[in-house]
Amino acid sequence: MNITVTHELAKRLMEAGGEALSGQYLADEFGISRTAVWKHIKELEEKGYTIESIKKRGYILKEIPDTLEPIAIQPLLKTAKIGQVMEYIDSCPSTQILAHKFAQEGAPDGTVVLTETQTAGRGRLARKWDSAPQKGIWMSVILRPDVVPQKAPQFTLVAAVAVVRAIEEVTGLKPEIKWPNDILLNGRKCTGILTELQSDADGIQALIIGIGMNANQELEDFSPEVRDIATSLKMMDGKTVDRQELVRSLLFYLEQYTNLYIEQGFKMLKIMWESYSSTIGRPVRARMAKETLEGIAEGITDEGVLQLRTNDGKLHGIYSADIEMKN
Ligand code: BT5
Repeated sequence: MNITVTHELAKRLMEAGGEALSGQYLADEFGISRTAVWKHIKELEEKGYTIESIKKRGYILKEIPDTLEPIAIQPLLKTAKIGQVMEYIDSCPSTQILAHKFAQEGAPDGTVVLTETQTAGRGRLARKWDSAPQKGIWMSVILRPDVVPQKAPQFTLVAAVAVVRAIEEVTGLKPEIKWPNDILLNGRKCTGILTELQSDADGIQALIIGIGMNANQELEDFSPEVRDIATSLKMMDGKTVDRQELVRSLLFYLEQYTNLYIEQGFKMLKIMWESYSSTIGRPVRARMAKETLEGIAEGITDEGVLQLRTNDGKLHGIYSADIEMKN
């Protein structure tokens, strides 16, 4: 079976938006027989697609399975670069590990790695990332921007803005960003971002942006360690979210905003980031490796560094920390 034709067929059916496409039309399009078209339709049905076949009218796509396979995402993807190459694996230790490997092997700028579940999903400082099967979006994006390594940390903030815009667009929910990499709904974490770097003497070889989004979990889908701090989009409004639409929206905004950052710098994005931030203007406690500081989070610099003013009036630049909100 020619997989490319099956993919193209899925694409046409998706693009038809519920309209019937006749077997003859599809046969002419692909230069194959109507029987061959029918065989590709069967192939899609075996993958879980529901396709109605109406006499004299043709095939109508009724339902797509809840999978993050490229065939279900790419046809309606509105990006020029990010996600044009997609690597999908049913289960893996971590998409970050895979993305690092693919990047070393020369994967192109914009390659996306997606999985249904991770057995060793990771956060910052080798913390664990809970990745329930088929309930979230566990994804790593390989970027190869032509920027100096000092500009890498802001990509986490840029990705955070893309995540918020995608959640808003697809669900209507209003998330907040907690510096630097947490996306919160009602004070609970629904998304985490992990940006890692491959660089050498010539500069950045690849940025690996890992995004873990809780989409359709119920409370019991989370491990006991995170049940008190985590939430999913579904837990917020009771609606099952279309993970494919969420990935498309996320990749679209990620492309828009990373391009904006690379071409015009951080200025515009900083304004957007601050408008979504739950941290700025608030009293916070910043836990770092060697010390903990308390004060008011006054803002972020153009480098993405958090500006924290302690009670003695001193302004501290915080590069990396865990932030707790104080009331
Ligand atoms: C992060 O780290 O928030 C970055 C998470 C990045 C995950 C993605 S998934 C795709 C890609 N592949 C990977 O292996 N990783 C990336 P950090 O700020 O260190 O937060 C980690 C902490 O968040 C943990 O110690 C838990 O307290 C909490 N946590 C773990 N899993 C969670 C989940 N599913 N939802 C909410 N909180 C969680």
